[in-house]
Amino acid sequence: MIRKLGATLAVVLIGCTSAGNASDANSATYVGCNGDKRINLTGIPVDITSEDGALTLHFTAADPAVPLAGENTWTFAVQSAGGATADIKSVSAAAFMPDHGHPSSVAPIATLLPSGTWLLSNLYLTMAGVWRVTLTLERADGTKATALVYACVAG
Ligand SMILES: [Cu+2]
Repeated sequence: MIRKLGATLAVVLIGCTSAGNASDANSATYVGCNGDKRINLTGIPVDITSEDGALTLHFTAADPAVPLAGENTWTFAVQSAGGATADIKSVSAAAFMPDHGHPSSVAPIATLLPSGTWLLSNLYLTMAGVWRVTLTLERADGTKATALVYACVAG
């Protein structure tokens, strides 16, 4: 446990001193986001396709605009093939750091806005590195689709 904590602190320190310089990745536990091929939340607006290929999540807003450590809020519309708004009755979300093997300590909340878009709030990306936000979308007919959003929180 102490050993793990030490490694975590090292990651944070390295992240602070080498931000923007991926070549300084001189620790096995360092996780840099620059150029990470998994990142698909590359800017706003951006489209992310569900794993089954049937839905497109059109991200229209993010606060802050570039993911930062702390609370983030994202807005997205869910479209089916052809661009029509998909009939989604619920969205659940979970945030996880795949390279560190831990979730966020807080559960994100997805809310359907009157405009028909979804607001993902309470999204706490608690440290620098790659985050995977799994969105599970339940259609009106009860079937589900999953979308994986990979975001980089700069250190
Ligand atoms: Cu972490």
